[in-house]
Amino acid sequence: MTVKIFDRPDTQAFLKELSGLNSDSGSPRVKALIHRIVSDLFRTIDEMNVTPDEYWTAVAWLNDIGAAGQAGLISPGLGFDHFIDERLDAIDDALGIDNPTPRTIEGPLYVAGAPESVSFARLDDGTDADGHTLIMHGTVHGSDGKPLPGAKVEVWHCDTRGFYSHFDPTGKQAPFNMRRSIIADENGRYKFQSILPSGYGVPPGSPTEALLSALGRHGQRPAHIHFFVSADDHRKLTTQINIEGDPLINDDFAYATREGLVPSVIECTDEASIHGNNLNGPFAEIAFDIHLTPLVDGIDNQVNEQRRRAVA
Ligand code: MBD
Ligand code: FE
Repeated sequence: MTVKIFDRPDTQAFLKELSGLNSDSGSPRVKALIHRIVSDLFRTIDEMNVTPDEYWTAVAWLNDIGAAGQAGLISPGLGFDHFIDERLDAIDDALGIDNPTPRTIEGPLYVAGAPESVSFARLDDGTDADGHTLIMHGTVHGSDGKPLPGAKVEVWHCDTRGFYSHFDPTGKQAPFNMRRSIIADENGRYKFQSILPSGYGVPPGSPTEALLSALGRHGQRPAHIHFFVSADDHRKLTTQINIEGDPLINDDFAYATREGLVPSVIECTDEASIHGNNLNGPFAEIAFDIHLTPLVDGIDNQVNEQRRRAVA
């Protein structure tokens, strides 16, 4: 039996009532958003004949997602994070702002408060025995193209098992392992030593994995390194680089890969480079310059408070 009740006047009146549109108090913005979203979901239930069992399965899944702390994980999996980036790009296009270093999604695994140092940092603590040494460096440029001394480069990545410190299910990593803030030197340069990360996979058996499986999708990301880059008088840049050669670069469940964010990885085996970096064996080297963009009417028009909320 197929019925359609969405367009009935009593249904439409009900949507206004449950969204608080008959009330003088509350937030007009929240009311408008809830009215639109619940209307869209009512319409979906009506048009697709969603059964009570399907509906309550979805409610139970939402509880599971929240209990697992994975709302921020299924969000990029369903493309919301990338869609928001595409909107920010479109706003910049409309304003005539070029982003020489593309933005891409933050993801859910940043932790504020990493140790800070000037010009150089070692990110890993040396305990990941499978790690291949990485040296990465570059110059942070301002919107005028000149180097930006004092720019802050926050960097974080996972280990060779794909686990991030603070989110390591084995509890093995020390706090802030593979997380640092580097202040660019007087020439705007940053440099760090770490290890090449592996790709990331959503937790096995998780509600995130369950939904992706129902979509016939995997929950894997190519190896990547995250950055926030900030400086006075510039907008904060959120981005990532992918490790060149990873087979999943164009098959990222979180849709973060972008042209311009896959720098070359050079394997260095010559003694001069090895000694020049105080290492004792071959290492991988990535050179990656970063360009920040100007404030808009004196403000960062695209910053969000996700990090501050995450710390609170
Ligand atoms: C990650 O490491 C990540 O960067 C994103 C976007 C989602 C899940 C795990
Ligand atoms: Fe990540």
